[in-house]
Amino acid sequence: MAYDYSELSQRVDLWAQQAYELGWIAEINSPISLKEKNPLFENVMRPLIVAFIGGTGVGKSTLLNRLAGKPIAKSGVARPTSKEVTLFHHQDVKLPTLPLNDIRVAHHDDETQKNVVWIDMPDFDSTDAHNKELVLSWLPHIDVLIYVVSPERYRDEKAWRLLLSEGATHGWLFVMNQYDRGEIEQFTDFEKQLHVAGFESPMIFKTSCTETVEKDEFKNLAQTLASLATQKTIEQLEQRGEQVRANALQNQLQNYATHFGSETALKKLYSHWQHAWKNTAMQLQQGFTWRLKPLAEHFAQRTMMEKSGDIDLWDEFAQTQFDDALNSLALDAQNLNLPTVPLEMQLLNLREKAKKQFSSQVELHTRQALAQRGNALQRGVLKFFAIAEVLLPITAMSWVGFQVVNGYVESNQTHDHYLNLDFAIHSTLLCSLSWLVPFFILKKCQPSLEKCALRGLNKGTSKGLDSLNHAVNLGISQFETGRAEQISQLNELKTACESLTKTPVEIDENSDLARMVMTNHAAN
Ligand SMILES: Nc1nc2c(ncn2[C@@H]2O[C@H](COP(=O)(O)OP(=O)(O)OP(=O)(O)O)[C@@H](O)[C@H]2O)c(=O)[nH]1
Ligand SMILES: [Mg+2]
Repeated sequence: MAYDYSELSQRVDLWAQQAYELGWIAEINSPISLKEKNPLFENVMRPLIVAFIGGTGVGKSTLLNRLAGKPIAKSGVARPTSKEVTLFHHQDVKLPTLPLNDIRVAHHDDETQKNVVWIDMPDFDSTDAHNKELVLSWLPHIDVLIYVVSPERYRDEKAWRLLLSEGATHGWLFVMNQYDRGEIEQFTDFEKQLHVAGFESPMIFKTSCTETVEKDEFKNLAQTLASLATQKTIEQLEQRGEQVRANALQNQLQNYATHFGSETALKKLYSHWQHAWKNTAMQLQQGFTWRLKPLAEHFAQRTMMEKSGDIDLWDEFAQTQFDDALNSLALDAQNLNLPTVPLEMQLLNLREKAKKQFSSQVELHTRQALAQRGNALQRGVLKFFAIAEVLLPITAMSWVGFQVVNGYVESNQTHDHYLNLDFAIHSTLLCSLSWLVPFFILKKCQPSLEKCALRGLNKGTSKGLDSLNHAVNLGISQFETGRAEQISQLNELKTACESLTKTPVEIDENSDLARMVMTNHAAN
């Protein structure tokens, strides 16, 4: 989807804001150059906005006063002097209502300067933070910055840094003021430094505002700006600024992308966890073992669980072991350059719920083990003998009964003697054994309650640990999904940004404009 710069930068800001709040990126770095260019005038025909910028006491206000021919801006020896912005423009130029504070306005009727709005700004290397803020808030409204220096201080630390970092988004002219006490070596050195900063052939004007110096170039400065104030130059400066900002935006997006780590790192995180969990699970299991037997005895004595939560295996030791494992997982993520905050957020929930999750598994399996004693084979055998315990005595008694009736009928026909003593003894024995044998086998094979409880507890702890491992893996996979979503949004923004930076703005190599813009952006 195609966006223009302002839309795109807004979307990047929104994305960065939510990514920062969710902890995916550690900081939002939004250089001034990314701020949208915000021309004071909405209509196409507008004047060129130029502003004096530089350290305190270099003579910015004096230069504007000289242009005006009267003291419209406050200048003096107190440092810093100016604490407000002074605008100086033709009386026919109608400035819109400005959303900015601390402004003075003065008018002139010089037709040659009709297309230029001059601005005097406070110093930029001030001890007064308000001054710096005021200058920064004005920067997006300005087309050309006139960087004023004095021969002694032509590289004021903060203003120079601003030139290096934000230089490419504006046009620049340079003034070495107070040249009445300047040396040519200072001028040449300043020129050399500008060259290094990225200006191949900078336009530097030597001026002196106190006395008439033969080579004062103040008039040239005013003329150059008047001649530059064409719609074409303004458009070119705007387009170039936009291009530079789009490049900076792309760098910013690239920088954000580094916060997400690699796919390999993510895979490593899973395998590191499996390895770490093996040890933790083993230690936890060992820690539980000595408590299982007494617990099983406890159940055997009471024959039933009294209330839920009766099994309190997950003690402080277990929680510490589990917390340590999760801490080392987060540390692993950090070492693998993955964003740790969103992962920690997933794990936080697990830390709190570990005890409940583990205990519910143990309780479930213990209850099941007590309800269904023994394993499947044991239960089958027991069932068989339980049936045999009933059926065998019935069968034996039926057989004895049959023999008694049969003996009686036969003895009646043959008048032989009826059943003897042997029969009585054998049939009693048969009946008794047919009941006693299954009865004792049942008694012997029946697993004890204690054993059942122990088996249930063992199974429960192992299932409980499995469920914790599963929950952590699920947490990592949710982290992975969130990460993938963020990366896909970021990639969409990157693609949109690439389409903005594709076509560079053409500036004629020999024009004054070419001398005003940085050729190699020092900040890049
Ligand atoms: N010798 C000499 N002094 C100058 C020249 N231009 C300005 N001054 C003096 O330098 C001092 C500071 O001038 P300002 O115009 O107030 O300087 P500024 O850059 O506006 O200073 P801030 O408002 O604090 O940022 C004043 O006392 C001026 O008289 C010059 O060309 N030569
Ligand atoms: Mg001033």
